[in-house]
Order: sequence, then structure tokens, then C-alpha cells
Amino acid sequence: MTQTVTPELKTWIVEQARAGCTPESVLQAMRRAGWEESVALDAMEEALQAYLGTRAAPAPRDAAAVAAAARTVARAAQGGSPTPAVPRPYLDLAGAPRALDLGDRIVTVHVALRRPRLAVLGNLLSAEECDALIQAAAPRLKRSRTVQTQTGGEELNADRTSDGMFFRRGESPLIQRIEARLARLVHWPVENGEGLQVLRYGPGAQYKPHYDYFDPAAPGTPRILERGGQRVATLVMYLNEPVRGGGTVFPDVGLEVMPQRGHAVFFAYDEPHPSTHTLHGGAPVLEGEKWVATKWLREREFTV
Ligand code: PD2
Ligand code: ZN
Repeated sequence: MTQTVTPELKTWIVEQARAGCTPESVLQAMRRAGWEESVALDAMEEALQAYLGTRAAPAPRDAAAVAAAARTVARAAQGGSPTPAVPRPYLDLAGAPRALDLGDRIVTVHVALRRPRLAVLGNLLSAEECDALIQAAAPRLKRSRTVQTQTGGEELNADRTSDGMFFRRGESPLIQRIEARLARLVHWPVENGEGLQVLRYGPGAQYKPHYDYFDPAAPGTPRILERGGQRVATLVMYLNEPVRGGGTVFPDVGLEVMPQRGHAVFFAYDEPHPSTHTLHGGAPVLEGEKWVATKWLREREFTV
């Protein structure tokens, strides 16, 4: 069946963006309403590119705008029961800024992508903060574990050969300062973040491509979601520079972000679905070692 993209549909898409819905949440609503993903994506690309120009993310939203958008989604849906568009972490890239002033630090914007919704940032952490995180984490490192999706427990995983540890949220003034900065950056409450994770990769260590969200179909996922819902975005911060290798790769779009101390890559996945193109991995470190700090953001308050 051929699906026709009418001018009315394009107008509706633009209205959603103007109301502050992210492209991913609009896509989700369209898919639920019966639009084929490729048709929906083409329509969105065309409508939003014409309207947004170079803007990499829609403008901030408030609760009223989101409610209005949800009502419009409901009206526009062709019979199905749409999911309301909901707020998500985002970077304020409206107007294509080169830098974001976070109050205590000016973060530079190096790359912004729409799909995956991703940005490469510089100057997020100072050299001193990177060193202090490494110093504090080093004595607490253990071979990394990943969440066992069958049961919701944890397991050693051959796909992830790094050593890691978690700081508790707010556990020291350094952690508090960094967490508050990240919350301002992505417009998302500190309480919705998991504790900061630090990973150390030695030569040969890697993290094979994966999604950071929890597989909705896995039997252990409901238990994991009890503590704050799905993961919705990730910030990987680079604490040092390996000599060679160790980039963060996004195979769907052929992107590799090379670790630079104090830089970060932010990516968001508004629904737990491969259409977000957020498949990513840590390429093997070829020489030297690599240290990163990861902040995962949940839908709701993450309870420890
Ligand atoms: O260290 C990385 O580059 C990396 C790659 C993929 C980190 C993560 N995932 C993560 O912490 O989720
Ligand atoms: Zn990851």
C-alpha cells in the first residue's frame, strides 16, 4: 500500500516540532498511527528541514506545550491509540550555537546529528576534573559487568572487557558539581540520572556495539525499569586520550568519535528502538589506555 504524504501531514509535523516534541517522539506517534517508518522519516525530514533549517534539535518545551502536542498527536492519529509525546533530555542547539554557556563552564559544540540525535561536545570537564575522577575511581575498579537482561541481575560479559566502577549520585563535591552541570546541559533532573560510571580500557579492551536502553522484550527488563524507567539518553565523557584506537563508534551512521580529554558525546533515544540509530560501541584500544565516565539518564527519578 502506498502512503501519501499530504501537505496537512507536513504541517502537523512542523506543529509538533514547534510545540517542542523531539523528532523521535513524532516518529513514534506516526508509527503507532500506522505510518511506515521510511515514509514517516522522509516526510519528517522534508517538513522539518524546510522549517528548521540548520537547527539540530527543537526548542525547549514546557508541560503545557507537551500537553497540547499530545492532544494534536491524538487528533492526527488515524485510528490507532497514539502515545503522547513526552519530554526528553536535550541540548539546546536551536540557532546552531558554537558553544553552550552552562554557568560554570562554556561547552563547545563540535558535531550535531539529527538521527541519531547526537552531539560531540568539548570542554565539558576540566583537565583537573578528569584527573580527579580517575584518581577517585582507580582504587575501586572491578572487571565491568553488564545488566543481565534475562533476569535483571548482572553478569561478566565477554563483549565488554573494560574495568569499571560506579560513583553514588552526589557522593562527593566533585561528583555533585559535575552532575549539576550535566543536568543543566541536558535539561534533565539530577535525580533522573544513574550514578556516574567510570570505565578503564587497557590495550585490546573494547565494548562491542550495543544499545544502552533495556530491551523491552527481555524478561528481566520490567524489574530493571522499576528503578526509574527506561534509559533515554547517554553522555560518554572522555577522561584521557589513548595513543591509538578506543573511539566510540556508531555503526549505523559510520561515525567514530575519538577520545579527547574533557570532551563528550551525548546521544538520546526517545524510545527503546533501533530506529533511533543509537547502536554504539567502544572500539578496541590499540595503544595506551582509555578512561571514560558515562552518565545514563532515566525517564524518572532513579532510586538507588
Ligand atoms: O567507552 C566508550 O566509548 C563506550 C562505548 C559504548 C561507552 C559506552 N558504550 C557506555 O558506557 O555505555
Ligand atoms: Zn553504551
